[in-house]
Amino acid sequence: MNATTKVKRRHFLIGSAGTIAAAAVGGPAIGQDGSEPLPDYVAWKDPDDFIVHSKQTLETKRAAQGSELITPSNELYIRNNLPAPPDEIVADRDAWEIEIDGVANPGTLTVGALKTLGVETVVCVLQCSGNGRAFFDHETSGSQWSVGAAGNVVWTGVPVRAVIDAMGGAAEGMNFLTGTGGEEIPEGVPKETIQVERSLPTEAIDQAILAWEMNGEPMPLAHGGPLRLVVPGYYGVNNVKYVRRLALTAEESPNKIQQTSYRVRPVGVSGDPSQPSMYEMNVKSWITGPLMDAATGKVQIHGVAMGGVSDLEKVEVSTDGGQTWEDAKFLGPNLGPYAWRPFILITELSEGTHMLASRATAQDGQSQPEEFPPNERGYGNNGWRVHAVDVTVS
Ligand SMILES: Nc1nc2c(c(=O)[nH]1)N[C@H]1C(S)=C(S)[C@@H](COP(=O)(O)O)O[C@H]1N2
Ligand SMILES: [Mo]
Repeated sequence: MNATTKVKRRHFLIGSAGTIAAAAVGGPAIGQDGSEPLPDYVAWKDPDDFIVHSKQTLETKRAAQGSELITPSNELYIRNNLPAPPDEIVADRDAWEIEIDGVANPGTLTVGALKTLGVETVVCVLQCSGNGRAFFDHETSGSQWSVGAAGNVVWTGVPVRAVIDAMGGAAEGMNFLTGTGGEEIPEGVPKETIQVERSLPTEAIDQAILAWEMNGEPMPLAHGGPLRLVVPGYYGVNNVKYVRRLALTAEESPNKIQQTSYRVRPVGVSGDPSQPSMYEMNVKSWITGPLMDAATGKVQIHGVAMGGVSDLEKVEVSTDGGQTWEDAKFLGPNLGPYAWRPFILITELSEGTHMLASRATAQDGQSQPEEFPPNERGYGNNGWRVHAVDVTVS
């Protein structure tokens, strides 16, 4: 696909390119700095914050992530496997129906009915499996995401456990939680080939919710409104948008997106169901910018870090390409094991070019490797070296 231009390390010049671009307010959806216009269905987002890979893949710029505790909705990346459904599906949100199956009493519930079963709020990272793909050396098909197919989001909805309980509990012999996306499948196209349907190990039920709210507002259609399956700690693809069926199933979905896509295997090997699927996320961090206090020459190196499915232990920052490391400080509150934490290190840099790297360690003992092994589709890259940035101080 579009793998011809490999994005290598981003280079920031302190005090100019490293500073965050001012946000545009109102006006047409065209970036001030000549960035591409946003497609209509996300025209409400801020064009200055995005790299438009295609109509269906929008990446948040690294500088825009800054040291934000929560990613504002108008900055959050977009990844659609299929065109987004029409606006009509959010016209009457509470009327949206979801079929619940694989339980003692299967049936259909409206969002309005779900709202009577319980409510919880969870903060978690939403991150595409291919975030960091652009940093692999081998040619990979798929969007060449660098760091911006990720955001930290507040979700509100009903725990999946409460829904299953309300339907009489799980039926016998069920091994997976299967969620089906609400996109219309064009006539004549076999649904297995394109329908977004993911099956997760049943442990995911412990933290999964059916969410109708994102960042304190009704779930935007572009992010899966009226209702989205949110599985904290799991890669983006498992967070099924416009979910219209949730089932406990004995087998994994027969669809391509489950059977052969999102499978980790060596370069050159095709996908098959025996390979690991992209479920739980790994520990990761990246620097989102140096900002300089010109008066003192001090530099604030900042970024974001996540533990995957565990609280963070620490984030270290190196200003010499990984020869020496110093502990960074977390900014703001810990919003739980599935959230990211902004971090900062204040230091002084001499004139010249410095390679700034960050390395996170989670409480479960996982730590970012210097290099993450290449794999055919370029999934799961959390190697600290390729995520580093070169900064020139002059
Ligand atoms: N129904 C549906 N759900 C979906 C997708 C999709 O195309 N359709 N894309 C998945 C993928 S691959 C990712 S990374 C995330 C992206 O979520 P976002 O567009 O809200 O950022 O949604 C996931 N859920
Ligand atoms: Mo994704």
